[in-house]
Amino acid sequence: MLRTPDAREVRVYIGLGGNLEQPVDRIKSARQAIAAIPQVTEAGFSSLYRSAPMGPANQPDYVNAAMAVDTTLAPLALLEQLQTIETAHGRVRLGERWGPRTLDLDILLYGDQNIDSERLQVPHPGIAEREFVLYPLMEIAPELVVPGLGLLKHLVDACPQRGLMEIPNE
Ligand code: A4P
Ligand code: MG
Repeated sequence: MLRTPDAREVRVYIGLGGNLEQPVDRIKSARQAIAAIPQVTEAGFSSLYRSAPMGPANQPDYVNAAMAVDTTLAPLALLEQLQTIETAHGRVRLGERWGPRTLDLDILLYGDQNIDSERLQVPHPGIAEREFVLYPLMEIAPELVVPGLGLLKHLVDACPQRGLMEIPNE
């Protein structure tokens, strides 16, 4: 079905991750939930990837993916919607930095904006060192320029893959 683009829409990239309780299913379900937000239209979704945990090593491997959406929601309003989806998917904040989680939704990029407030930093900090963010993003936005960091393809070239593996589609 053709839709009329809204001139106020901004292209946003979201990182999805999780490593507890059927992460593949949770990520697929989170994708549906994000696409179902009334002011959001899905514009792309990467393969799912298996990745070694960054942070404490005594936790399961992660499943990660990247999603492109167009939205008229302001950054904080979008963050609130994503946090509601995290909670609905059983996310409990255990307090351990980089510890295990059922579902983590990060706003990677919001248009070409740089945001540095208490509740939101965009581009998401650490993007350039995270193979589980860069490689899925590259799949859906190979020409992307990351505000403040330059061409995505250069960031990918400089970031080791560290065992990141595409999960075959069943
Ligand atoms: N916040 C600030 N900026 C953003 C943003 N751009 N997007 C704030 C989303 N949230 C943002 O997040 C804490 C607060 O960050 C939020 O309330 C929001 O106001 P959180 O999800 O409660 O905490 P967290 O995710 O545990 O902390 P943090 O530091 O954001 O962790 P990361 O960076 O999300 O990393 N290893 C692999 N292989 N794959 C992963 O996906 N993820 C993490 C978490 C660790 N290791 C991983 C992975
Ligand atoms: Mg997070």
